[in-house]
Amino acid sequence: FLTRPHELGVVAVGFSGGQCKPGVEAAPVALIASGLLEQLRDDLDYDVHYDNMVHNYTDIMPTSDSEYRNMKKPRAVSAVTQRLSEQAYEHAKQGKFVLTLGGDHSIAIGTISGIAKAIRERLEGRELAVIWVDAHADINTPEISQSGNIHGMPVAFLTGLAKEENKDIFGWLEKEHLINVSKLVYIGLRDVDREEKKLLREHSIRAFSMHDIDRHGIGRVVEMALAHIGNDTPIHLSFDVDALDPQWAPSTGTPVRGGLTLREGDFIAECVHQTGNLVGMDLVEVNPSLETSGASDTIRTGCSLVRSALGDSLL
Ligand code: 4U7
Ligand code: MN
Ligand code: MN
Ligand code: MN
Repeated sequence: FLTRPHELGVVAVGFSGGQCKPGVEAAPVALIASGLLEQLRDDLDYDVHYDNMVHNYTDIMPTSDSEYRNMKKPRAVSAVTQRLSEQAYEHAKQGKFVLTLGGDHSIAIGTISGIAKAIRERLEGRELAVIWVDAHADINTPEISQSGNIHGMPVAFLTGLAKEENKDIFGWLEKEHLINVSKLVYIGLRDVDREEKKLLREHSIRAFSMHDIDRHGIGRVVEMALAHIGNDTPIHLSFDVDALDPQWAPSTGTPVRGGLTLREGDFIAECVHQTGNLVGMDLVEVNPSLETSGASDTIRTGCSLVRSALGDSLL
């Protein structure tokens, strides 16, 4: 086993500084209030290790945070993700599955870097694979980003395509925190920026768009994605709720029509669970203050994705 089977570390991250719309910091409370952690404990038998805190990291917020290399709030996002990286590392080092409830997608810089480092230490240098389920590729380097929002950049920092020496602005990321582009797979893409497409091509990054899902069906796409990663490879699932069609997840900051159905989303998570190699999951970009009439649907969708990744709906 890559994790101790039923030990679950939960980190609730109430952070929205990777983008400009307030409200995404309220998602962990909404997900937890709807009973998610009790379901994991009582129905799925996890030993849930949760500090009963939604972290907002106000104690480490910089007092001034001007734009740097085109990034908005670079010091705040860097400080939060550095702290989160240590939290994720601590859980993962003990062999726990790390479930992180965001927050915007910039927080994946913290979770994935911490888990990648712990996996290298625990499993003799093994590299963490990442399945990134999203409408977007989130691989903009600061220079090519159109928006300057860091939630569109986490993959660039995690793969080393974006680098920065300044310790207060992601310079804390060391080699052991990074993932290999050859162990990264996308599913659900449909809104990828021009310069991002170039990067995906240049680095031969495996990516399954909505077009691929229409062509082959979700079953075959997941099979191909898992085949690319290979057996016995620890996997992290970074799930952006905007991968789903707005019909299922309307309350999110950057919705894009033509997305996954709820069942396709759950199916991806179930299949990744079935590999037995899943070591961590992020659920991000749920924003209950947007499209408030659909907020409860979006929260239910988020809970369903997490339960699926942790082994629900399998007989
Ligand atoms: B999310 C975008 F330009 N690519 O960089 C950008 F279209 O975490 C969107 O996937 C990023 O929700 C979306 O700002 C980030 C834009
Ligand atoms: Mn325990
Ligand atoms: Mn997205
Ligand atoms: Mn994203």
